[in-house]
Amino acid sequence: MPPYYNTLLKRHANNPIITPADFPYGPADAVFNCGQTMYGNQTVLLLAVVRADARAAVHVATSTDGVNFDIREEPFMTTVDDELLARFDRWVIDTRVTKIDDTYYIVRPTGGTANALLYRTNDFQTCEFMDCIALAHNRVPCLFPEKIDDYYWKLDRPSIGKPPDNPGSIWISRSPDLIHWGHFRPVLDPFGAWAGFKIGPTPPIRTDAGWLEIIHGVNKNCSTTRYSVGAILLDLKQPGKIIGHMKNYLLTPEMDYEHCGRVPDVIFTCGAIADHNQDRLRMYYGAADTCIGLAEGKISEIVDACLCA
Ligand code: BMA
Repeated sequence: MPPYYNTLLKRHANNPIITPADFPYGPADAVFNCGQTMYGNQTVLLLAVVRADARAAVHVATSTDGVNFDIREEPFMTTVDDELLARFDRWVIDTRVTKIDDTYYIVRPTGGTANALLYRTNDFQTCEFMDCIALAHNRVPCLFPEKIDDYYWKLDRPSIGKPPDNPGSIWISRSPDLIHWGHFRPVLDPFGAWAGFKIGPTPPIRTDAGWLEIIHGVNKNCSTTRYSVGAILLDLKQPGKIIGHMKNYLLTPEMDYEHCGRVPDVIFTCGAIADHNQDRLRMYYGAADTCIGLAEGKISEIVDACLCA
């Protein structure tokens, strides 16, 4: 019986910890890919909820133990309130959360063309739309949690070509004000067996050794695709420079709830939560685009795996 692979992230015994059946406010087709962060002593997940009528919205879920969550009924984020952008915005999912000073910044793609929208909140009760910070096709830029050299930085995920010509690489850019971005540079192309088709970023996590960057990687074979999760390490002062690169994955679909669902063979994460005192990384991931799993590991082991590769 799986799991067969000795990966550095281990699944929680209660997995999947949130399923569509756990959504108390009417039928849900999926409760998946969540932004994630700590707010005081609470774990906050921004759940992407797809309703039976195929509309998606983001709902806040909170927990004090990190395993049992209360889901709020009123959506936290729906389609953007902007006359010109609204017609592109049909699929409200895949939020990435970065705390900078005391403000939580949230980036999410619009559906289809995948422009990136930036919001902010200080309380997870309401969020304020700031601006559209990337043109199509840059699927969900991820903000660094602090300024470097007086600039804000983000990792981008442009689709450079149509398959099979590199449909997704990671780039980096910087900004004086979070709104105007430039100085774009390539960071990493698809690589290896598990991430050879396309890759994508999550918000970087500061460690003493460098920025720990959890990535997703997609493998494509003759009949299907598989989404796994891995890690790289970026230089603290030059964040576009890779200083460690784990060659294997941290987690790959093995369990029934990762193989079977709306999209088979998917482990997809919008981030991870670091507890440096406990040397613990928690990752709440979308499984088969249907439900949420929790996987945990040691930050130090993942950083070492990046540096040793
Ligand atoms: C990506 C995104 C994710 C999704 C994944 C697997 O391109 O659309 O929302 O989880 O594909 O279907």
